[in-house]
Amino acid sequence: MATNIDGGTEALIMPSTVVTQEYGAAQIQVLEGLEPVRKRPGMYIGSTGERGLHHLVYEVIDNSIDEALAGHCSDIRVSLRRDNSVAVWDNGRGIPVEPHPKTGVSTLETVLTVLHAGGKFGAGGYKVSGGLHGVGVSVVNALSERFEAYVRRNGKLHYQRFERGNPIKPIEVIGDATDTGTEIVFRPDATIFETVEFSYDTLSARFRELAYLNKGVSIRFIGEGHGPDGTDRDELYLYEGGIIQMVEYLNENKDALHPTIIYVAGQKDDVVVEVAMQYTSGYSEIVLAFANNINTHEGGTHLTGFRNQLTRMLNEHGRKTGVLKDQDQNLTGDDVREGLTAVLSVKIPEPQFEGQTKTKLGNPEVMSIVSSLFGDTFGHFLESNPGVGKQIISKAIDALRAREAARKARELTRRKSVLESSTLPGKLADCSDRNPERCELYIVEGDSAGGSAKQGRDRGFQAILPLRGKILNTERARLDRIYGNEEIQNLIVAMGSGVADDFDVAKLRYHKIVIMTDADVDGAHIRTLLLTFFYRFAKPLVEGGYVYIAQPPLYKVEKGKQIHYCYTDRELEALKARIGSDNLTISRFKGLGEMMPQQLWDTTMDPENRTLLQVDIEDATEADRLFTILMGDKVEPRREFIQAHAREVKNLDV
Ligand code: 0RA
Repeated sequence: MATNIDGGTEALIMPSTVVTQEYGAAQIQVLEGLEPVRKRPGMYIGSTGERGLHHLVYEVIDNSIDEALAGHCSDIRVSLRRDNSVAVWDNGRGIPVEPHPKTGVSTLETVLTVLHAGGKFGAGGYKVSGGLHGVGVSVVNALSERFEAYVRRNGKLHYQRFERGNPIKPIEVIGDATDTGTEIVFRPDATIFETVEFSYDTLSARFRELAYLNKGVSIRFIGEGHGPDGTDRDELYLYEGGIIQMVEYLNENKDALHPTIIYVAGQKDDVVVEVAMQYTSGYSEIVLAFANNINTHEGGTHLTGFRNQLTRMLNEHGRKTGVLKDQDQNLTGDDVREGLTAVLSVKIPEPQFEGQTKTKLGNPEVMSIVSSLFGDTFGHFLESNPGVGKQIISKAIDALRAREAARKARELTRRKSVLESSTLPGKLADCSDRNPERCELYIVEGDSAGGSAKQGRDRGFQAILPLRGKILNTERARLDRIYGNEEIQNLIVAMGSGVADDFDVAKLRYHKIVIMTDADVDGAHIRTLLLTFFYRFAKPLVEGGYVYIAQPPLYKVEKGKQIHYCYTDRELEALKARIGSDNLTISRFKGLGEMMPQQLWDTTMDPENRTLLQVDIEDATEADRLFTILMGDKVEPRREFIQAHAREVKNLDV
């Protein structure tokens, strides 16, 4: 039963189509209609913004994935149509169309019009996917201006249409069927959602991830008009190797320490565990943990079980083989994860999701199950691949030595290290407001742009930190060197939140960290370096949506006394079409440093007029991989990354 936000029980609203029958007291179950969903959509799908909109699709495809996991479905097709409707087709058993004993109407209509009816009334049994979104497909129906279900079952094609959750007619047979399956077509309600425009990239990233996590399930994704020149974009995700291929993909641009990917698969007490892992010669760690296909960003018992066992076994193996000497300390978790790329996926019947964003797995029993299943296979692997074992342990020993050296270096510095000191860096022009929620930190490339920004800003809530030259490439650099870098130290101290294990969002001094660099290759490079630093060392900052990219204009267009600023070539063309191209003076800004302080304020910093891009990493998989690509010398993928992962947010303060 849903509770309302005040904690009480919602007044029970009976949907018109649900007919209750006589029951014994034990069976009394109140069937709840869809009104609460339309009243408080955020409670069911998180938000009515872009994220909530995309959750609708995830909710529908989760049902098809469940059919696949139950062994009844091999193909899923999703179409993103020109009118912003989405069709999800599968070749499962088809949602049952027979009358439902508790409602008197078809199971289809019951599942689509009764809240939470999916599990209770429908498939029951082993429902794995969802969890986080698993609110039931009726929620999607409630929030769609049009929702159609086509069910191929019992040799017939059944059809029913709904509008805003209400059936237009009872279910009817509209033809014959030679196979079985379900197709749901829905168009989100534009009166509920802030935007009804789906992003092909956001959806495709999730579908790709689902295909990796559910090997052998074929997901085809067609985006009408999303290809080049308005053609359709058509992609197929199908990975027979599952998460092994996911690790391959993540390591595509890295040097592997050993050729074969270590793979563990097992099941114990209804808990299915899979691990794929491979060490690289780099220093960064990518460990992605999933529970029931949901990326558990906040970790949980499955991840703890894996991590502890990995550390324990490498220490044990190191001692046994003598690679780790008597006088050596034990390897820590950080040491054994340096350079590790791993994907951990568990599937459990009743996941408990905890944490701030409900992405932390809480089921206590999962820890020892993961630990023992992983331990058995990894133990075998180490025994039968002594060379690889030695390489992994030697690499971890290197990490241990580097960590030790960094500690000694820190201790040797008599003066309290800059990181621990509470003195703000001299280069920081701080703001006067002390409430982090209102404060913004602009990280500006170069001293001259820094000067303009300092003069142009609103010193009440905007702080400026100019960075000189390029900061360290954090992907390649080791922790000890990163801490030693002056620009990075200034940044860390200015932010106040600490980094890595010490990161504490409560200490963050600004709730908007805005990267403001020139619109050229150097600017893109610095931006990428900063994003990489945040991603690797202050991930919650990115996940919490605290990181933004400023958008300075590219052109200044003057016509008589009128001044216009254009942020893209397209905007320039549109402006010319609107005001005519006669008597225009068009100048292109070469860099922020060229702008007058007032201009910088008007175009880029004034909350009333500026456009900020919020860095929003929904898909950690793609982001992790791309950060590696970005560190190469190619400019193009870097630009694409920034476009794909930055979401445009206008007038953020509204
Ligand atoms: C309830 C029971 C059964 C299948 C489904 C629901 C089902 C739901 C969806 C939603 C999208 N695709 C789906 N495919 C199946 C099992 C019915 C049986 O026993 O035949």
